[in-house]
Amino acid sequence: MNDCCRKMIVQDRIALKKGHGNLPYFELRFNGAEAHVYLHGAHVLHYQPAGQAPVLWQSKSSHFEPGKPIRGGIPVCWPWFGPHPEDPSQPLHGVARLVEWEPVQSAATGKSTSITLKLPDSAYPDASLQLTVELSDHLGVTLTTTNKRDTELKVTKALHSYFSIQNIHDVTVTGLEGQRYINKLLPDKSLQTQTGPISFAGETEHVYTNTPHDCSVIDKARKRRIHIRKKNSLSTVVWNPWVEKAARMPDFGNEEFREMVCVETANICSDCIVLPPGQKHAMHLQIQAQPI
Ligand code: TA6
Repeated sequence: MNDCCRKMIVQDRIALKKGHGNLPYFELRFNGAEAHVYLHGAHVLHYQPAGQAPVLWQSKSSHFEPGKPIRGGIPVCWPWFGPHPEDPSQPLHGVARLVEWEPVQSAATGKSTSITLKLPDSAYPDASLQLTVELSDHLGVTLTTTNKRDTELKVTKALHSYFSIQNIHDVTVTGLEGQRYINKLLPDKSLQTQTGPISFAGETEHVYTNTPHDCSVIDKARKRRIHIRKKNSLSTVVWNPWVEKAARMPDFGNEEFREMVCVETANICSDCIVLPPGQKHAMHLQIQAQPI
């Protein structure tokens, strides 16, 4: 364990442990709640409020190795979302989730337990990136980009959250009613309008743009509502791979689509962030689960 990691540890509140694939992670505790933050990709893989089932889903088939993304939790998609805008040889969803980040600071107070990590400068010299995870009666995640160039920097990004649900057939996503979205599965990429709550009966990939709205996952079978609040994010992606796409993904169990739904907090497509030289942009996500 290097000195940087050792300095983050706080007895009973922040521990450094070895997890899947023997990868190191920080275990955060606060009033019976727990979160796990892997140094690989600054990946929040686990969040469990006191007395509840885990809120984030993780695949039993996930890779846990350098250069590959972890399947589940909250992948950091940065500095591009989806395919690289110009170079098809670049990895899907950017470089941030593929490398080990460095711990910067931690805190354990009467209000929360938190840790901040930063992307190594070598991973993307044009910008610096930090992720802060704060555990209290909810989970807060803040992704902060700083433009290090002397020209403007265009960035698309997402906190690509995988939520654990009991049964995809008995789940809805509310809060996006009336919002405009692109249905990525249709050849026609024109904007549709969301009518009513989102339910799931097949592969679903909706990109809601120009929407600052919070939303919720209503898990009827588990009798739980997961509130997803955000700041400085104008895009939300709702995704479930369903049968065929799940079967094509080696790090995703064939039947696991039934127990997860992605609601991603993002700035993508027309909501791309254009940062002047030296400027910062902080995108904030807050996850809170409550019985219904
Ligand atoms: O957010 C939806 C999406 O862009 C899907 O198209 C699918 O590719 C998903 O992300 C997962 O991407 P990944 O690279 O993690 O397999």
